[in-house]
Amino acid sequence: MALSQSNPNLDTITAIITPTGPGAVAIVRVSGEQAIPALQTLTQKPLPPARYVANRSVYTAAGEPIDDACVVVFRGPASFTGEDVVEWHIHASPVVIQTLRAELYGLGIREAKPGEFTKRAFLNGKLDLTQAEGIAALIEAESNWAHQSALNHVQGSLHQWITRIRTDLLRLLEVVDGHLDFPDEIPPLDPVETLATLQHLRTALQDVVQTQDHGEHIQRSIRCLIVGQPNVGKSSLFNALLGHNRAIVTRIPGTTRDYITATTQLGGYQFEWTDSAGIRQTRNQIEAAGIRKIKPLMAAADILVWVQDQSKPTTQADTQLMQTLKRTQKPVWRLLNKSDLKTRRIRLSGFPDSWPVLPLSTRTPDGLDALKHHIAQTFQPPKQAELALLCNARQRACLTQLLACLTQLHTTVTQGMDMDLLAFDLKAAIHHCSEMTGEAITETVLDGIFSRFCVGK
Ligand SMILES: Nc1nc2c(ncn2[C@@H]2O[C@H](COP(=O)(O)OP(=O)(O)OP(=O)(O)O)[C@@H](O)[C@H]2O)c(=O)[nH]1
Ligand SMILES: [Mg+2]
Repeated sequence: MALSQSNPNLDTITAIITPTGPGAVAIVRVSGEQAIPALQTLTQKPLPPARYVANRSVYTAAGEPIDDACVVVFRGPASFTGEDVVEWHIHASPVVIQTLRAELYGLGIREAKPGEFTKRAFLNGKLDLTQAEGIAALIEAESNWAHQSALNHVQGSLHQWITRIRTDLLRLLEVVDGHLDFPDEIPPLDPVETLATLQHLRTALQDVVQTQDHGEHIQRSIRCLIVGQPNVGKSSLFNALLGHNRAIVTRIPGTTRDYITATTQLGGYQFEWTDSAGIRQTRNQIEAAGIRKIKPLMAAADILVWVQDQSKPTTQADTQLMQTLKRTQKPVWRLLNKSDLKTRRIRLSGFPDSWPVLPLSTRTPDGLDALKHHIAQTFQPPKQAELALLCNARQRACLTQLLACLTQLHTTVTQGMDMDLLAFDLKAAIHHCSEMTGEAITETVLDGIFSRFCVGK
């Protein structure tokens, strides 16, 4: 379906595109046919040249002064949305913002829905769907790698890659269709060459599908829950990771009650650390409430960081906690803390080989080295090519369907090249490429995608 091309009947929309709250300047964007007439009405001055920052006094339609502002005009199609756009840089006073917006509403301009500016940019062919989704991902990026991946998408990496695949498939379809229509003039596809092309495409696609696992850790924080018995140094570790004393540390067992969460960046990834109450039998109601919260925290965690005090001998409680951690089937890192003290710990039977055991001291300057080294080994920098082609869930679904189509095509070619069947399979594969870039997508799906954007984007 052709959703593209500018629609002159679309109404003019506006939104504040800067964060709300106190600040020096707020930017109000207006996009659509009424953007420039509204500027003329509310500034009572000649229009500034496009793409120049101009000083303008702003008035209500009744002539009351509102603010001294800077305005920028972008003439469509050379604008973000492809329509005429005016950006008003006004003082970030709630009164100024509200008055200007009320005046714009009074001129028939309405509030933009979330993602509506980007949706118009997409509909006007300014960017494809993967680039539009890249903008949302860029705004939401929590880690350096997520930021780089999203920026790649905005710059068209995914779009170009899938377009190349689509072009190769279209070339095959042209020959198949040509042969079906003019069998005497256009020869059928050469099976050897076709198989080679399909194999090449499948391998490329499989490689990309395989690297998608990486995306999970890049696109959101890696949740690490610090658990252990009381007084082993969980809060000390939490503070050491953060570089400041966020959690209370005392020599009294049972210090931490409610859990505390904070994030850090390590090696370009974002880690979310949670310090929890020490697990033990207790009569203290508050402490017991804190311990009860650990189970759901374990369920939500990606990694369980189990801290033990290696200056104390292993106890029955250690074995019990080990069993609990085992049952989660999650990665567990066992940290033997207080390595600056004499060791008293003895082996734990039934300890899984897959759990790394790392020395730790939160008291010495290099005490976190083993943990940091382990993190660097486990979460290595992704390759640039991986970042460029890291997909969101919708895009991954398109990739999986495309791969299934290529496999089907392969079978059709090896089983005698039925030309009608080939044309059918090729069209299905091309359709999935077009779904990825948004060329073949329903209005409902499109609305679903853009509604997840923030207002003003
Ligand atoms: N010698 C030494 N003492 C440490 C180390 N890490 C923590 N401690 C001490 O151990 C005691 C308990 O530390 P916390 O960080 O409060 O321990 P916790 O596991 O959070 O304790 P709860 O919140 O009660 O469960 C404090 O006196 C810390 O100074 C370490 O590496 N070496
Ligand atoms: Mg604590």
